[in-house]
Amino acid sequence: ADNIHKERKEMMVSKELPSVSPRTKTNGKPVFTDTMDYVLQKKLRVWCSSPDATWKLGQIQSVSGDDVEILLVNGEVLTLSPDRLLPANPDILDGVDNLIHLSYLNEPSVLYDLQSRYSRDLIYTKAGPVLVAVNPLKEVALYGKDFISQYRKKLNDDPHVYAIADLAFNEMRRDGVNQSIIISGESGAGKTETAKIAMQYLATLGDARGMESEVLQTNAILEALGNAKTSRNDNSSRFGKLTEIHFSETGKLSGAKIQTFLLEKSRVVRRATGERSFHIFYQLCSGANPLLKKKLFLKEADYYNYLKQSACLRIDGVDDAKRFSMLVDALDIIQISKEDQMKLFSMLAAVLWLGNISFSVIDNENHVEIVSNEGLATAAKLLGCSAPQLMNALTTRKIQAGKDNIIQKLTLTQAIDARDALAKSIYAHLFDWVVEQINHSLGTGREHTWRSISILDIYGFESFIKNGFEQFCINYANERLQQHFNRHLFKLEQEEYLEDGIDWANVEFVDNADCLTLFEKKPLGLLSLLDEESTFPKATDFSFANKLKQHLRGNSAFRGEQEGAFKICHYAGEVTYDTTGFLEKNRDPLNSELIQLLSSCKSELPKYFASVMVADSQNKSTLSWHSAVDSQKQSVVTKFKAQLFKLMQQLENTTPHFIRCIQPNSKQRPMLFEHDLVSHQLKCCGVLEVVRISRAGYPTRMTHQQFAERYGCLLLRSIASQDPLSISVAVLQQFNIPPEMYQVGYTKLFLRTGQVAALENAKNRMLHGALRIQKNFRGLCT
Ligand code: AD9
Ligand code: MG
Repeated sequence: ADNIHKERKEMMVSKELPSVSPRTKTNGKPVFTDTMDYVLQKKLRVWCSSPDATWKLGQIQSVSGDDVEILLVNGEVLTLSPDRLLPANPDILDGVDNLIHLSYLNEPSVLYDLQSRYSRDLIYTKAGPVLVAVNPLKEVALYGKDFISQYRKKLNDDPHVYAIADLAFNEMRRDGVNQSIIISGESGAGKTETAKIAMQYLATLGDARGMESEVLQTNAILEALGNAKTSRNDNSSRFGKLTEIHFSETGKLSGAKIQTFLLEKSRVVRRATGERSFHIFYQLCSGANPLLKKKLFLKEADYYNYLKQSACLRIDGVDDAKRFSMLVDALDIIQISKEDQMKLFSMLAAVLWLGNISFSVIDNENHVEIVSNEGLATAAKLLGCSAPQLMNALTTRKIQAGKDNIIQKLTLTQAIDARDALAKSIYAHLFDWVVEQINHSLGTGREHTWRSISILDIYGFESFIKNGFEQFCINYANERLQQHFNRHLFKLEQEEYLEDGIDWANVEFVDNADCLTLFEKKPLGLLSLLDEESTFPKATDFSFANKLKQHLRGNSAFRGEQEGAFKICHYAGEVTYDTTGFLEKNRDPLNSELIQLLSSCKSELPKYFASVMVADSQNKSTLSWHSAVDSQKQSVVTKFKAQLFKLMQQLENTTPHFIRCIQPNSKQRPMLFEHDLVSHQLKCCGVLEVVRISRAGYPTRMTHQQFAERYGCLLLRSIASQDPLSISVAVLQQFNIPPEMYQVGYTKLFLRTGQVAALENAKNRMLHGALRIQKNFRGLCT
């Protein structure tokens, strides 16, 4: 009934107002001139642009020449020229749940629609096939078992993450094709929460006794280890994550698999003031019971240099001790043994104690020895090595000179780097190990796996005052993802029309191909140049910046800046990167002393980490086309790029469903809707273009065969030719479907929104009629 209501609404509006032309001009601007004339003539509602870049709603009072007098909602009267005005939608369309229903598609209309819904806690809105989710930043009553069952039974058709998950599930079962739910948006926009909501739906739907909570508990564990407080988000994901949820042929949950991408491990040792390291450290320090504390020699968080250095130990409203007990519960549910949990906690404590090792300079060549015995002794105990072993690994380096090994003392900077590298490396390997344990536990479902739905939650686009190597990688990943979005929603759509020979004026969209080329081009792209510079021992972050300027000057997406910086024009805005630390972070050197140390440890995990590191560097030698450097491992960006390509390949083999998360304000406060910020995000992720394309386009397409089979039975007269195309055309004519509502392609019929619903209605009416006649007939006979 709601659909009919919607269609009626659409029809009413299109009678009342001239419909917006689906055609757009090559300059990307829709042809609105006729429409504006009409609006002026009829003195309709308009949006007035003001100097502060906001929009005000008003009603035209009079028009004389180029002066339009407008009465604003607040009673104020403005006189403006028509080029400062945009048509506003009639109030019957206030707060529509799909932006394609707007008669006038322009920035203020879309903002107003989203805002008016947001103010009523309707945080979800469709933009054609894409779900837009505006972060409520507070609890909203939209989730839980009752809602899940409403969406499952199709009793609720308000846009929702549940509806997207339901669609993915149904399409998986219907087509036998793997699905993906791709969630994107800026940092703090709500991706991780949205991913959890989708998982909750899918897990509940396919519940196979107990598996449900196991799948959901993975989030608690990975967030503890991989999330941290940043200036943008108190629970910011510092890694990317693809969660594959497996189903059996009968639609039962059969397991799950998690893939993670590039953890921001530098956070363990350094970060901006006011931010925290990974949650798990603070949780462990405040939540461990006395026995565990004793075993790990644990102190309060503020005792550890790695934690106290950024002057932020707590998050408002978060009880770390309570979170720790939730973490332990989650580990229990995932069936990670108490023994393995102990291994995890002791590695975390070892990392913290490593940070308390300090050095003092012993000669005028800046060579060092270790001063803090407590840090050294405790870290060694937890790792399972001797204090002198650890001390040697952190303060000396063996160098081969001919047949002899010479022991060289490290300088202060080298020693600090070695200590931090060890801490980061242990943490990153620990993270991977935990993911492995989770996958092991979830991989063996009780049901046989048939197909899967993958949920992608990757770190959002980041632009801070100071941006480094981490932002460079994160934003590169977002460019790749944006390309995937564009390909599916714009390119593939338009290609399909063209291939089938139908008349179609291209909708322009912001293509980010230039920016991706800037990153990926060989040999003169950002990644290649970074790798090249990273192999020169004498190179510095400054020489890297200069090299970029020298080679990339002509690229439109690149600008050289002063003082070792450069700027990239991303699809989501310009970001200036400071090259400090780029080379070192990209090389991520594996000091062989440290590998040796780990492999000689008595504890199991350090030994295991060492074996992974060795395998990693050997793997490189087989892959490398530069056999000369095969003692070195792959650079961080090369590895990351390969991971991203693999991810894209995986996604290409699925039917995608997109969710765009929007951050309503920069203060992490509920009920506050900042137009500039929202508008910028809508532009970045191409929401308006998606709506334009969906509305201008033909969302329903069926092959002639499918159409004829489905609706041929409705024909009242028999027709001469029985080929599917003739049958289809006869059906369209019989139901008086106006010619502008469909196009006939070489192989398919393309129909505008609402047309199939009309045909389905007619079909239902006819079938019901037929049933009635049959019943009456039977009645007569008996
Ligand atoms: V980042 O790129 O990982 O830094 P996300 O993942 O986009 O970022 P996140 O999901 O962590 O953002 O959301 C940020 C905060 O917004 C959460 O901690 C919640 O407090 C809040 N949020 C997001 N979505 C919802 C929701 N549907 N309901 C209630 C929400 N609160
Ligand atoms: Mg997140």
